[in-house]
Amino acid sequence: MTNITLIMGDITEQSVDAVVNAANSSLLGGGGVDGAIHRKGGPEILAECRVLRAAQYGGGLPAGQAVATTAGRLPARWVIHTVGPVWSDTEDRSDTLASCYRESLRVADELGARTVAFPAISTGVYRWPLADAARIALSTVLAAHPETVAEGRFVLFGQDAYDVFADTLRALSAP
Ligand code: AR6
Repeated sequence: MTNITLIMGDITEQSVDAVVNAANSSLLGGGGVDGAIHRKGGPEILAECRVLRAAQYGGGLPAGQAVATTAGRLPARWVIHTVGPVWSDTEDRSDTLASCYRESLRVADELGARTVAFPAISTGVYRWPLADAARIALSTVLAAHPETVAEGRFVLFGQDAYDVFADTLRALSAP
């Protein structure tokens, strides 16, 4: 099992092997985490994303999948881009959200990453309720058995998100 740590902060400031990006299917940037990663990481990341779009992801990266690029100027080696599902009141998309974490860990393992920083995928622009997103995120990473990844670090943006993740982790870890 991966060791899970929670911190409050900005994901672009994490010194880790891989930073997970809450991207969109275009892979060409956006707001939130995605905007911050491209702004701080610089144009090298977008250049690799464009190559991916021109090659195997001509139709875009489907929700629930993950793909890696350089981390450019971020204090990390790779950015792993994944596309969360947009929250729906009428359709249960939990499996797709869980898949984002599973696939990101699989890619991290392939790269040989030891430390991986995750944002709370889908809880911003994509409107997924935080407590439910925390349950899916933490239970998925707790259940994973990656070979090289030793730390999954959730980087929460603000006290509210941190508290929800901390309460959820406590509840999931209780005997
Ligand atoms: N560090 C850590 N967490 C952050 C940061 C940061 N620098 N900035 C925001 N958050 P979002 P999504 C939190 O919207 O919901 C983009 O336009 C934020 O408070 O980044 O998956 C993409 O291009 C929230 O809790 O991702 C897509 O179009 C969480 O990160 C779309 O948004 C995720 O918010 C993806 O939406």
